[in-house]
Amino acid sequence: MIYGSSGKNKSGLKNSCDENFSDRFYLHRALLSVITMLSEEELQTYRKVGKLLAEVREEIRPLVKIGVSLLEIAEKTEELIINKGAKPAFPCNVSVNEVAAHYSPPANDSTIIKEGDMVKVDLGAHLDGYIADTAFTVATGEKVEMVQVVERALEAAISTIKPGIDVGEIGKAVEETAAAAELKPIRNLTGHSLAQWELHAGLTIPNVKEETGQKLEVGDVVALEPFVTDGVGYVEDQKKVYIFRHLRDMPTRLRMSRELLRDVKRDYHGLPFAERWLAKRMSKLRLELTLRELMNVGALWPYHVLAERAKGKVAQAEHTVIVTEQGCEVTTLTPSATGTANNSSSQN
Ligand SMILES: [Co+2]
Repeated sequence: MIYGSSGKNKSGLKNSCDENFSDRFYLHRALLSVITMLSEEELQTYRKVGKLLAEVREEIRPLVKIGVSLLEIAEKTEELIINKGAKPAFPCNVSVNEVAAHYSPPANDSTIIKEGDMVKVDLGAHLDGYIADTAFTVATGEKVEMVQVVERALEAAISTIKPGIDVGEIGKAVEETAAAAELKPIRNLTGHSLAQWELHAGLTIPNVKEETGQKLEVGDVVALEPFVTDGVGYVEDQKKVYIFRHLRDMPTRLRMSRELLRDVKRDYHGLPFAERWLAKRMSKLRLELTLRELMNVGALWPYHVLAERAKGKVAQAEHTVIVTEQGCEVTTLTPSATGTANNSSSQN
């Protein structure tokens, strides 16, 4: 799950959710030891949720094929996460072809994967607010090499990780890997750091070379997510929104809106939720009106569907890593792969 473009921030490279960049975050950093900002218990929770999510990813992967509906993939993914004792950290995104991210099928979606589609599945789980975030791409036709390139870009990104590096180094690795294959990274989509109940905890990880002045520290938890395309390398907001999150309490005209806002705040703690998750509450029309009202008053943050500007195909890969003294530990590594590693963990 990415933080990219949004109407309010055209560059999309800056953190589009600054309200999350809380004092608490800095206090947290300052109070804990310089060796690690994670307690042993937090570390174990990140490992547990990462392992569980990697299992879900590998169980879902064979389902992503011609003839299967996007809705089935999203629902099955979320169901598996729940069956394993966690909760979705955000709605499962199933984004096809030039759609790069933020498409989570609504309740009545009948889209079926067809020959030639490039399908990105981005899934997240949390335990007690501690998040794992991972994604993969399946190409059902030609352009399979785009998937290999983005996986290589992710490996290259992982291999750069160590304390003290500027996060722009990660972007450089992604950009060079894409360029070597004559593809482009998507400039205005970024990875992000994670914290308890925060999908964007302050650090923004570019997919292109940049001098950011932001450095990694031991204990940082980071979702690395390169995107590559055969288009021009930019995504744009589409009108459609299927994913939201609670931003702030605001007075609303309708009682229905007040109740919905109260419930999503309580149920998702500021993490993203799907329109689909609320579909049983009211009619589709009414739900759309309610969500629109809450969005318009600034109570909900909309995650616009993001599509490549030139309608190029887009491939994505993502892992969650924890920065260690020597490198990093990938929490969402494929279960059969060996556990912790210091930058030798390039398995996908
Ligand atoms: Co993410």
